[in-house]
Amino acid sequence: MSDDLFSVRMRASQYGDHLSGAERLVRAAQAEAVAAQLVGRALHHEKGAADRIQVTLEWLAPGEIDSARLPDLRTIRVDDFRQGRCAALQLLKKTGVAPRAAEAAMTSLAAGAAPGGRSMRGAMLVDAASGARLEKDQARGVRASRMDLSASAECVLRKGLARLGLDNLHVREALVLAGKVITTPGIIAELCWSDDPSYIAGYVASPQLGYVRLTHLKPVGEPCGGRAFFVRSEALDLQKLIAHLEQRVVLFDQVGRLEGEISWGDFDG
Ligand code: WAQ
Ligand code: MG
Repeated sequence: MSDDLFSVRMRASQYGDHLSGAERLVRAAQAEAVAAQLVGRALHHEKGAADRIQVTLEWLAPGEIDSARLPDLRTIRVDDFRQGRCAALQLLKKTGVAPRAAEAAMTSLAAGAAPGGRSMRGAMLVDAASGARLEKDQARGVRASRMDLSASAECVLRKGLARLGLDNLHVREALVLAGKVITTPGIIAELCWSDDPSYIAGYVASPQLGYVRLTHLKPVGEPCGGRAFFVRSEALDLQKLIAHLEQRVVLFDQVGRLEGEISWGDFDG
């Protein structure tokens, strides 16, 4: 990859509450257009128009960029969000997250994990054994940052997802984000569903499982959602883990396997 890459990051809020955020890595020539695109997204969000939008463009030094392969993707069809959450708990258990930690994280996400039941700007960091929250600011959380698809991987991914009826921004961005999160040393799994009221699918991701979508993780219209990154509690260097999540530059230039939908009853791990 060339040496003229910028990190472009947007975050937007309304009345002080987090509304939307996005992360891109783009060539210098595209930086201006992409910044404008992200501002547009913040101004036309389904939760309302942003009244504060921050965009950061940062040139990345050559040699700072790691390339990687996206996780494999599959979809499990569940009847409703209750079954989806049950399935998510079982998947998390397979990854080594203690049931009480998975349940605690799920309860926080369902209630709105930021103070006052609001959406966090980033993710919770959850101790995979105890369920304790480790992020020091429960409104901000921690953000995975400085990751994107290469142009060729984006092209391949979009074609593959289109075949499955899944070529949308939620899926593409979440797959890239999860790809960075689950390759961060110390993180064993991620649980996510959107805070956008109309987007009800979510996922569990881990190095062994890959990116496992669940068709329902919340009821339609529900404004709460977010992310939990489950952290191995032994030998933990949180500063290092957070620095890796926020700073390491990862460009996904290879796409993983993309599988069709199966029902939860047919899932065998
Ligand atoms: N790092 C950490 N946490 C983040 C980040 C980030 N870069 N971006 C968003 N979050 C957190 C934050 O708390 C948001 O409020 C929450 O996640 C939800 O973000 O396969 O669209 O962008 O069908 O609303 C998942 C399923 C969609 C996709 C997730 O999340 C699929 C989604 P949203
Ligand atoms: Mg959102």
